[in-house]
Amino acid sequence: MSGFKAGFLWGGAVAAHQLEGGWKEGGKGISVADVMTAGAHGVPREITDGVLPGKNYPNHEAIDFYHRYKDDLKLFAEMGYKCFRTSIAWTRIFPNGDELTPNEAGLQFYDDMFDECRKLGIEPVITLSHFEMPYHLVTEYGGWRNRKLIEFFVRFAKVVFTRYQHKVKYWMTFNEINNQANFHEDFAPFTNSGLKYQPGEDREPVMYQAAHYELVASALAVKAAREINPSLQVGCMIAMCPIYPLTCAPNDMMMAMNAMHRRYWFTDVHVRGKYPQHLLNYFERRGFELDITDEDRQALTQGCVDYIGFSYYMSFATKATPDNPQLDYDETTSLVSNPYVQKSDWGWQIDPVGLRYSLNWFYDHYQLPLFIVENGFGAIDVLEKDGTVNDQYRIDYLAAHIAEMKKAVVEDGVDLMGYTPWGCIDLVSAGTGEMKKRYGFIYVDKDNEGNGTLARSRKKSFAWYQQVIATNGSEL
Ligand code: P53
Repeated sequence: MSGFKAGFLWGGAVAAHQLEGGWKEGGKGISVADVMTAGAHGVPREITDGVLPGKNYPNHEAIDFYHRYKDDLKLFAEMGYKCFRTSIAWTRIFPNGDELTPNEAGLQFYDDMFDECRKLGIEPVITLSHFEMPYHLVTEYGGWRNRKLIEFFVRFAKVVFTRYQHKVKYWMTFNEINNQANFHEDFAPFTNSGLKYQPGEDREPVMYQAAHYELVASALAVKAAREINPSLQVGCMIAMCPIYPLTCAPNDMMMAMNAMHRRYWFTDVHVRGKYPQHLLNYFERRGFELDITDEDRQALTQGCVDYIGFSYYMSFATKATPDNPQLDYDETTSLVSNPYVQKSDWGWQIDPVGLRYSLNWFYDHYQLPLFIVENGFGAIDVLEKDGTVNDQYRIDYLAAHIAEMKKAVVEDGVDLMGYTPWGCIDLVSAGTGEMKKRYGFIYVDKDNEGNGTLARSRKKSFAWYQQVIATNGSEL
């Protein structure tokens, strides 16, 4: 007995902009991912004003899943996937985002892809907005700082719920909606919300306003899904990096608690349909006057999510400092290194126990079914002459995390729906735009500069994960 329930959704996860390519095919519009260049560890991706000549935009071709999805899905089926998490590129359906009628070629692409999944016995799990909103909504409307985006998003959501209701049961609204808690850097505000800041602008209230409109849009989408087809299940998607106190000093503990408040209040609104009081008090203390109407408040209560999807890669740590008497959390400056865990080559703290802790944290707070929709190890792989990759480090990382996930289910009684490791086929890194930060069970022949045949090959972890699924997690 492994402890995972029958029908446990083993699978893999990706996002449209990171693997599809075909950035202009089938009438697709330009997304925010299409104007981001390749960076590296410590070198941020450049966000350009539109698509400029001579720049390297890795998402334009990505790994060409757009043309190769049939073969890729076959490899997923060979591993035994029960589900496949991807996103619908909003720009394939509404190229600019503000059209009244959808683009049929884009709709047909996903119809065909979902049919292929179902033929192989794979359940699609779909994110509506995964770092790929239409760029036009940034230039014309200022991104999610504009209330009009609620209407555009809800229109998109209704079109795809209606079209795919008999092919897709599991949905999520906004990928890692809480990444933008890190508002001092440019990446998350842009990828989450299409926000570009003016020099000197007070970023924090803009982030809260954008997040509010997204939360209202999410709630309206959940409500619409229920009206269209009550069997649809719609979840939220949270980037979970639990924040530990560096020491047991009481103020370090309070600092960690405040940090968790500031990074995870998004879940409260998604699940409970209202803002936590600590955040309303914070808005008051900081003098943030946000556009939150009674109608919004009502919408939030009517669109509470069915489950919590979350990503887990790492844990964080923080500590109190004398220059911060209110113990306010600022993700750019408040994090410290945890001396008890190792780090990946990209500085991500490796902490399998943190996954068990996170599962318990979510379940204690919200008592909703949980779905681990991302987890994985970005690493540099070496392709051997025989075409294999000996990625034992990836197997070790995933096995350690699955072992902790099992304890959360068997010993702690957490209700877990499934597990979809991130980047199940090598793809473009979101954070750095690199190809060499690889997560896959399947190697893709392409480098950071865009050279390579795009040929696929099975890594050592491929057969390992196949066995994990075949034994429902008994053999790690
Ligand atoms: P990359 C930051 C922290 C945790 C998860 O990330 C994050 C990020 C953003 O980089 O993103 C998620 O590719 C995201 C995926 C992304 C994956 O984690 O930077 O949902 O789109 O690819 C891994 O190594």
